[in-house]
Amino acid sequence: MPKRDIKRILIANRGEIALRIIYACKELGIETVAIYSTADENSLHVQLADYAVCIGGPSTKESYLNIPNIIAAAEAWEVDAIHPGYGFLSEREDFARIVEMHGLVFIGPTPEQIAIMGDKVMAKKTVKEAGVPLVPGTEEPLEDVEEAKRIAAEIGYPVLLKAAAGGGGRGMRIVNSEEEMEQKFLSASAEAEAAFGDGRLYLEKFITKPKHIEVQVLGDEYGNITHLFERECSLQRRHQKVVEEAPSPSITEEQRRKLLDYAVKAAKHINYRSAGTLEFLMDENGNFYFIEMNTRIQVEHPTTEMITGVDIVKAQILIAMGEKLPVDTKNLRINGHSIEARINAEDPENNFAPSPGKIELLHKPGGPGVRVDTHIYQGYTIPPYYDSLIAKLITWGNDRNEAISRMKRALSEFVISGIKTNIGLHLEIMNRSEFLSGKFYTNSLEKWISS
Ligand code: MV4
Repeated sequence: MPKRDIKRILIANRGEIALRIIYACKELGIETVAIYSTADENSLHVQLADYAVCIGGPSTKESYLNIPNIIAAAEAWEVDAIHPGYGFLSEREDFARIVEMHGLVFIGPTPEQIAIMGDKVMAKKTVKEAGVPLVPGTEEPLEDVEEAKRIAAEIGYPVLLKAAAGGGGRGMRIVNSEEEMEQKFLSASAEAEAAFGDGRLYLEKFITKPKHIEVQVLGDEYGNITHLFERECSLQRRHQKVVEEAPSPSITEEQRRKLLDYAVKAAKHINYRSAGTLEFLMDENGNFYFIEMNTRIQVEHPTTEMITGVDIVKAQILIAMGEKLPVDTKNLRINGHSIEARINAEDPENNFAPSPGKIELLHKPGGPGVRVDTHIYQGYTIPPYYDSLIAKLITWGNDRNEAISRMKRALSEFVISGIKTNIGLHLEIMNRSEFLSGKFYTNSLEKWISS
């Protein structure tokens, strides 16, 4: 018997990740309770869960962010635990705390760990104590424009202003010279205040042409931590990742050892529990710098699952039951290569405008090494209220070339009609020489799109 038996889980999310969590629960023999908004009545997570509760109107504030209604549903349906998925309430310290106050298990890290990593300045301070390198910059929030100018002069322009409460690029500004500082400082701070209710900023040396490489970790409540290797996530548009892969095609075995060691040291330092991801930038000299930690399951977790064989969502649930790390760490190794293409309902020809609507025709690709994580089905109408991710196409190959070949043939086979998608853009990416050679950075995709 586990330390804490979990027989029924409420899934505080929607879309493909709600399905992903239902799959893990079914395989573990755990019952599921879906929550849904009035706009999601016809969603697959409502159909596939054992029970489903409508908790509010279409806007996220009324439904997927509505803590009182979610807790009421959890109590009425007598669940033992809540899985928050990604986005929505997944990184809200207050939500994790409220769940625990109601005697329920929050499937994730502790509220304290969410709070530390949610404050990017505190996160950096904490990780630094563990001996992990940071980008040169401030270690406290900036007091005012004058302090920002003084510190930027010390470390040298260009610098990047970031929001302490940040994430997703909001409240972020590149500052190329002292003349630009005042205006950028004020606009970044105002943007952060509006977005997060917290206008505090910090500053870092701007790394030009960085690679974004992140490390998946898992921790249990007994202080055991393991890494599950790294993912390369450099291809982004407007701070949304578009293609991810595991392992990174652009680091040596020696660099990998160093990177993974940094991540495990940082996670051990805070006794991290559950699944988490440490984000690093790699500069052109191959140096790694910690930038932030995500305290949730991530969209791109399947790539890691494909190369390690570890079911990360099941691991989260078993850890929440009080089990020791459910991973055979002795035999952990990288098996092959995996790539994920995020398929969005958007129009690349029209500045990537959202393209909700009815899926008239759907054919999903299959065959060896192909996984499709999606909640769409033929006849389903994508509502306009939520994010545009409609499917994740994940391929696996014995090596990167095979994963890419499978991605190309799977993209070519994928049929989604009635709405616009970015499938064509993915095919273009898979044929880019820079992608094939691994010579791409966080700014590459936007350059390719605009040219
Ligand atoms: C950086 C950086 C360069 N130098 N930090 C973007 C989102 C957030 N998680 C961290 N991000 C970055 N941090 C330093 N010190 C480059 C990015 C970055 C970026 C910056 C400006 C405009 C577009 C960008 C796209 C990806 C990453």
